[in-house]
Amino acid sequence: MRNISEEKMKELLPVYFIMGSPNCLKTPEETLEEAIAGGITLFQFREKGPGALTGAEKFQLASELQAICRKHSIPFLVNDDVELAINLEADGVHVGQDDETLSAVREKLPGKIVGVSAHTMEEAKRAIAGGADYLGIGPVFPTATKTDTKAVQGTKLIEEIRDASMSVPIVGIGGIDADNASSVVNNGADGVSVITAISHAPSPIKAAAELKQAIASAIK
Ligand code: TZP
Ligand code: MG
Repeated sequence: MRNISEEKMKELLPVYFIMGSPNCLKTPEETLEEAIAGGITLFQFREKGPGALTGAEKFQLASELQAICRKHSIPFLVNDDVELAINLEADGVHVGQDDETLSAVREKLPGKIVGVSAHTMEEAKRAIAGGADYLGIGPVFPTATKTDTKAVQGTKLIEEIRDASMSVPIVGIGGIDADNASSVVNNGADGVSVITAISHAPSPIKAAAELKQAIASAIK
């Protein structure tokens, strides 16, 4: 079963910021504070890539970022690491197709948000049947941030899901910025998830605000 209504989930997805320490130009804490000030609606801690923290250091950073999210009432999700999500009492997790199965995650995190990455209609249907609260679909555009991505797919799958009248909350991911975000939403997504567009921006606050504006105009 889902843990949050589709309507509420969709309200959280418009500007979904994802990051970990390897993605940030400023400190992760500053980057997150700025992103929140700019208007992000949801945050995912994704500590991956060259120089990623592990163990106690990873836990420490996660709990600092979670505290910032709590201060501003922004839900805090954890990428992949279900144990970390449990230990922190995070608001949820995001898992890929190669991570723990959805039913295992659901059992371990009752009452929490569970997002799932999907690349095909079959994966999308399986995730929905398993009670995913939202789907992450991409890469919509080319991205340098994740090196083991599937092929760039534009908004094809998002459109197919909407053409099939499936109402599941969807967020697009991969190479999205304020210039191309509206096309993702116009083609059926409820929001965009971004790493670089905010974390590498000279001003994360401005970048988040521009994304928010682009999405708001597209949703109308
Ligand atoms: N999954 C598919 S693309 C991607 C992930 C985690 C990376 C998105 O990063 P960016 O910098 O917003 O392109
Ligand atoms: Mg994963």
